Amino acid sequence: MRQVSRVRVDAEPYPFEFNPAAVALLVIDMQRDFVEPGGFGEMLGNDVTPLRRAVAPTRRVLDAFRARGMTVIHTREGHLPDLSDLPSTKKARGRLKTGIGDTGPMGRVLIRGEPGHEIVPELAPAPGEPVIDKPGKGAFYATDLDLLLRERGIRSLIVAGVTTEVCVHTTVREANDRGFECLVLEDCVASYFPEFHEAGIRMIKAQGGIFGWVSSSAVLLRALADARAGSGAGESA
Ligand code: TIU
Repeated sequence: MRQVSRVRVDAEPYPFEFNPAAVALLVIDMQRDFVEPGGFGEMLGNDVTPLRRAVAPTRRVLDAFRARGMTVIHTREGHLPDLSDLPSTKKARGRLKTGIGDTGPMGRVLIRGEPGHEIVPELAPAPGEPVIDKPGKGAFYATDLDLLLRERGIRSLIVAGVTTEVCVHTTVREANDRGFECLVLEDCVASYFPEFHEAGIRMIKAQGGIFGWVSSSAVLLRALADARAGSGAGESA
């Protein structure tokens, strides 16, 4: 039987509590286009190496969710091959030599179906895990994410992915306004800019948790293990 008792995670600005049957792990845009050299992130002028640090801890959380049969949802930023969902302003932004839709080392940049658009192999979606394709930075804009979460009775989101101040922040702000409670795992999100990561994390938990809560993968994993240990001898593993 699935455990139903609430899980309490030490977090800032105060403990984050969730029902394991009403929580989803939301892994945002862990795509080769952002994390690997030769993709969109690098085309924007970034050194992509700081993003790799989020992969291993996110994998540990992913494994824990999967082992417990808890909901996992992935997102990908990208556009249709005919660019019909790409605002001309987004295409023009940055005056890039190789921009969205152009051919780069990992295929057409930020285009669905291309190698660069895929999620990195370590975090590849398992069969049955929803993958939300989104044309913008936020995972709610022009997607079915809100419907999907409400249909599944999800009330809380545990957030991993990239980048802290862009797609993670936009999505957490959108989720918060829609009434979802978000816990951002500091070591499972990353930015090309350490100072933006730092400020982005502080902004989420400031002012009493104005957008949500912040904790770490290790603290969450411990809380999940403790909840299982304390769920009673009658519980099957
Ligand atoms: N997924 C995401 O964050 N998209 C970006 O374009 N991020 C940047 O930091 N550029």
